[in-house]
This record gives sequence, C-alpha cells and structure tokens, in this order.
Amino acid sequence: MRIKILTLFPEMFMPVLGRSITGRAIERGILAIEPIDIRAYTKNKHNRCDDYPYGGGAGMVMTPQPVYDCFRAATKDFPARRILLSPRGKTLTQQRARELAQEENLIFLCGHYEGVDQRAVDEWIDEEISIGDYVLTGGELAAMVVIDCLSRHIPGVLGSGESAQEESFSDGLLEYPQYTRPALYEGRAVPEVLLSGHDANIRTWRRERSLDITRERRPELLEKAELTLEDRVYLGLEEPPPKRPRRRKKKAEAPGQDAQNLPESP
Ligand code: 4H7
Repeated sequence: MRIKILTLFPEMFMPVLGRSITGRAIERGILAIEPIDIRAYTKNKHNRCDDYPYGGGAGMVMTPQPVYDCFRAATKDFPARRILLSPRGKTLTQQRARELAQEENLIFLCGHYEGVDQRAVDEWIDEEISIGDYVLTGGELAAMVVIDCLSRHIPGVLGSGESAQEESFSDGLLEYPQYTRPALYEGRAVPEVLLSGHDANIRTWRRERSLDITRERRPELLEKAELTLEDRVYLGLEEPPPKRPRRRKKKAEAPGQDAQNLPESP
C-alpha cells in the first residue's frame, strides 16, 4: 500500500512510522509512506497557509489554495481514497481499519488551526475519520494512529507470531492478562494455571478473565460480542444445560428385557 500524507509537519511521520512493525513493513516494500509538505504549495508571499475566518471568531483557518494545489499534485497518476482526520469524522473502528487495509493507495489530509476551508474538504475529501471524541492540535497524530492500525491488517505486515485475529475486538472482548518470566517477581506470582501446561484449563482461564475484564470495564461490549453458551453460563446469563447422564462402564450383566440389550433385528 502507498500512503501520501498532506501535512504542514512532514517531519513528524518517519520517526514514528519508520520504526517497529510499520518500519519493517516499509523496509520490506509492503508499505510506502510519503509525507508531503503543504507549505511547499502556497503562493502566499510570506509562505502562509492560514487566514482569518469569514464571519469572524477566534483563530485561523487553513486556506484552500495550498491544499487544492497539493491535492492536484498528489493525485496525479495516483488514484486514491482521500481521508481527512477530523473530530467531525466517523470514529475509527477495527472493522473500518480492516477495510482501509484493502486499499491500494490512500491520501490523508492533516488539518491545523481551527480547521480546513470547507471548499477544500468538499472538493477533495471522500471521507472524514475521527480517532475518538477528543480534540488534538492537528491531524498528524490521528493520521499516524489510523496508519498504524490499518497496516497491521495488510498481508505480510505482521510476522508469523503476531496475529491480527486472536486479539481484543476480533471477537468483541477485551484481552486477558499476559505474563512472562520469571514466575515470581517482587512477590507477585504468575497464576498457577498458566504454568500447568493444561491447555484446556488455560484457554478457559483466559476466556473467563476476558469476560471479567470486559464486564467490569466495557459492559456495553458484551452486548455485541460473540459469546458461546459456556460464556453465557459463566456470566450468569444462562442456566447451565442439564448434564448428559454419564454412562457408567457396563459391567457383565445377566441378559434382561432391556431394549438396549435386545439382539439386533434381522
Ligand atoms: C480537521 C478539522 C482529529 C483537523 C478540525 C483532528 C481531533 C481529531 C483538526 C481540526 C483534530 C480526532 C481544529 C479540531 C481545531 C479541534 C480546536 C485538527 N482533533 N481541529 N479544533 N479526534 N484536530 O480524530
């Protein structure tokens, strides 16, 4: 995937996205990140990219000319979905990140000041995305969050050990707690079951911790989560199903009238 980022702060991106898992994806050629300096396109004699808001009020607005010209250059021979990071956007979800990971090309516009002149948004933007209900000084950190999140869903970005499936939100629950060596650290022990090697017990323990943490912190997630019958019983949402009568090992027995012991019909 190729991603162009239109921004007043192009130097912010590579020190973050150039490392770790996204950095490895860039080195492998699976991902290309191209920050583009909007200011390079301004025709203002003082290099300004902002101006006063029509109608008055505090702060400045990103002026349309450099944004238009930057988009014109960036989209030449580069057909891409064009996204503005904005608190007015639809909130990013794991599902939306997975869908965006299917795109060949993306362009992100990072707004600053009190926002972007609406004509530039109307002309160039396909979709607005928010990373949550809070305010940032600019769209750059939001763009990096979206890029980090979607890149994990591009085939080959995660290694064989790192799965995008078996984790929080893939089944709609929060993750169970993780432990590594040593088994005892500063008086705190790793839960016994994790040392037992008993795979079924470990899976049950992890599932129950996920259910506990989700109910405690994000109970609304339980409504939408994919819950098994066992999950629902654990949460007390369901009566345990009647136990299937355990057949005792059959002892040698005198032939009786019991249907089970009737000889096979001819
Ligand atoms: C576009 C439009 C994203 C970009 C407006 C961006 C939060 C998010 C910005 C603004 C962002 C998010 C203008 C909104 C100034 C805040 C005081 C940059 N903030 N601004 N306002 N939640 N800020 O994804």
